[in-house]
Amino acid sequence: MGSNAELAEMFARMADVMQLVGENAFKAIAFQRVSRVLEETGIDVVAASKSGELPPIEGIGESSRRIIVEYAQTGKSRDYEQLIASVPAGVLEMLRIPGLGPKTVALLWRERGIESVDALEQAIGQGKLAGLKGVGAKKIASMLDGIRLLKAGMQRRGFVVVAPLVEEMLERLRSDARVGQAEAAGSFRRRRETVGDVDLLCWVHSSEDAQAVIESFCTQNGVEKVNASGRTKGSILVDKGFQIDLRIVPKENFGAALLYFTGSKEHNVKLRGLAQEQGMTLNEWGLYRVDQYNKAEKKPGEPPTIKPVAGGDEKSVYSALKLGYIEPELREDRGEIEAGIAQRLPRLVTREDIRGELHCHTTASDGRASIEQMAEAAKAMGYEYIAITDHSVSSVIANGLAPERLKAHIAAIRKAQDRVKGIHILAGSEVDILIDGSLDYEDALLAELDVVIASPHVSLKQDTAKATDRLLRAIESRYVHIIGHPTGRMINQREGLPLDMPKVIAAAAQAKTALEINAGWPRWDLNDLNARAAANAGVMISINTDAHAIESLGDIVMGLWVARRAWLTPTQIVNCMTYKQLMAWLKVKR
Ligand code: DGT
Ligand code: CA
Ligand code: CA
Ligand code: ZN
Repeated sequence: MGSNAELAEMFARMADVMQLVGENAFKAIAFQRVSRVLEETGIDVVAASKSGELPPIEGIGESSRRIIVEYAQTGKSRDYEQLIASVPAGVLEMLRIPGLGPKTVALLWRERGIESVDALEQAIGQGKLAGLKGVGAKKIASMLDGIRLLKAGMQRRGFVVVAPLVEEMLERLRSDARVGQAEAAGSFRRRRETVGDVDLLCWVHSSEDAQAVIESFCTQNGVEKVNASGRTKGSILVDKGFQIDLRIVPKENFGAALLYFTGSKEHNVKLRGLAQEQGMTLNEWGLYRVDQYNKAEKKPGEPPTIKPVAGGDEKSVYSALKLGYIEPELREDRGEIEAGIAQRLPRLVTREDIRGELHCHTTASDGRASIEQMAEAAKAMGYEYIAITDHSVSSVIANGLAPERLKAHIAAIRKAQDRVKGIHILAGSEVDILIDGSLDYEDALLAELDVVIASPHVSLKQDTAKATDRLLRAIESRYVHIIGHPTGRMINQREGLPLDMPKVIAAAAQAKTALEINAGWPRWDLNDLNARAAANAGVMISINTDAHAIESLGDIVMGLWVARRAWLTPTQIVNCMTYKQLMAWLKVKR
């Protein structure tokens, strides 16, 4: 029952509620710390609690331990339930508005009697927040942004938010002996950053088993509601109203069905048009010759009784249409079918093309591993190089390095290189782009670094003109190689800088400054469309994990999804260069 992540969430929520009701501030802070510790510890506290072997963990006191053990054993915590029950549900919901803290929620609740997100939206609309202490026009505007994000997020969930759920369901299906193959289709398979619902697909060895597989799907743990449960289709709600559909199709039709349900709808429509031009018809069952299809017997919910031209696997469908295989990430009707017809599909970047990491943090700032540990981990991934890029002085909460510390850090990186063989360790920095576009270190210091990433971290609510000028200044610095997470957006949480992207891209192309695809969730910044526009304009893209721990170096796969959705090929990516090429590229601007 449960996981570290669930427990962490529970403690964070308890801390919020305590602050909200103005109870025991120390305990609220303690619970916040417990939440962080739970997120970060390598110990599976639930499993350990169950077997009665939960070791003492720094930062987790006796009362928190009791809550953890109770939760691990019963799936519940009475403390939690009591606390939650002391506040109206709508007020708790208000805590989920991005950017709105417990103090403000308490104020709105106490002073204005606002008890739900909708009520807050109305109150703002009617000007009822006027005169509330500490709640000025700016704060109100940011509340509205937050409400909009919350509402959008409730409809479309972040990819990484639903991924564990989807993986778990796929694993469950795959370990079912009756199931031959199970895959996720839809926007999830296309790696969109948010998904509206999840579409699963499988085939079963014996058609008699289909209904039972659907039944088992609809009765698994965590199902809140069954929308449909038929012979070949099940549809359920899980995790507070999130929809998952499962369809079962015959093995012979699996490829065509996977293609159909992967979408996008726009891709499918164009593909069907292409089929028609070639005297064929394409549907979820297969690709058929029109003359045969028209004569065939068709029953709803069943494949037509003729042999398809193709349909068992996706590749055969594409190739029968004289197209190369179109990767799921490309299927958005953004020119991929035209490129397929012209035999000009991009050779999309893969994990094997990535030769190094150019953005990561160590214990010198806010990372959790040493220089050596990060380098060893990168080496174990088969990388040729890693750049250590800790935060600069203005990032106070991230323990950014003052100039003297940076100098010592550079020396420490050189020393680490003496000890770690088989990978090149570059000395770098993630320099803050300050509000006016100036950089956080003097040029002379930047010149001592092998790699400079410049990133905006704070003041992300500038207007377009200011924000764009700010980035342009950093782009034009001859010491800056890469702009890190250019917009600063967080998916479903904050919009980031409202940049004039064409202008930013043109400047980056001109100055030969690379732009980053930050692979870390919820950044994915640049997004797919902007990264594609940049690469088309000749801007080099760097896919960086921004890892703050060894495990996060693996986030590179997420960056690759974004890059593939951006049509990127290895030649457009900085960290697909060999070490030698990279060193030459780093010198181009200086
Ligand atoms: P989502 O769920 O909003 O994130 O996006 P999708 O792409 O997963 O859309 P969804 O779940 O409505 O449908 C899954 C796929 O099924 C979709 O990508 C293509 C296919 N599909 C659904 N409805 C239609 C339709 O009316 N026409 C065509 N051609 N395909 C459809
Ligand atoms: Ca979907
Ligand atoms: Ca769907
Ligand atoms: Zn960073």
